[in-house]
Amino acid sequence: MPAITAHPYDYELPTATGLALLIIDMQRDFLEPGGFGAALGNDVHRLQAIVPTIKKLQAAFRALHLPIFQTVEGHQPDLSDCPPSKRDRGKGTLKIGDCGPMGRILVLGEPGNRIIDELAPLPDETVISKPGKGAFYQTNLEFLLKTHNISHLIITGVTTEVCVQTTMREANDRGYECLLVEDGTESYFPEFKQATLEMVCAQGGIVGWCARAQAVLAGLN
Ligand code: C5J
Repeated sequence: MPAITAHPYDYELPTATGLALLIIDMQRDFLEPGGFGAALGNDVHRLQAIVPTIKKLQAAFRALHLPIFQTVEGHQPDLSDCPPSKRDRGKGTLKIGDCGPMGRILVLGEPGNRIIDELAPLPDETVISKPGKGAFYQTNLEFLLKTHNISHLIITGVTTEVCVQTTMREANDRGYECLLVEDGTESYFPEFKQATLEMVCAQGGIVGWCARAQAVLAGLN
């Protein structure tokens, strides 16, 4: 059985199909100056460093004709799917729904809500809009994964301890075997990223596996 060298132990790949790449929220709102991430006072440059790594994984999955699912975090223009418990948080200059340099913050269809150009999906690739932190909450992701017979997820994106970790936990609860790519995920806070990497694969892989992109690429070939 082909496998990826990973922590806490090798990640066995499913035969033929069953594997998908999940790219979480690599959107301008989080990665570019003027977006939600910056409005909350974060240095967005840290997140830009993982773009080439995700691009390599994206190219490998495309070459192998394996499915790629991307998510964007965003809300309806009337914010009916954004509860006060989300909108009222943060002490930044801009809140969700306010007008910023890239349009309304974290609102679907606005320029800032677009996936960054470097990782733009192909027309036949799936992009899932999600109103929450977890990619399964109020989305059809589970239905799509079942339709494609996916059992294993290689997970990348931002931010490690928020949407990425939440999604990985949701996926694991639903029976998916998840591997988080260490250099394909990033946080505005390096210590939170490190803690997340450690906690997801602690206790024998309580949520799943972690590996570097190079190991993933080697395992795929
Ligand atoms: C946040 C995310 N941090 N994609 N979203 O609000 O992690």
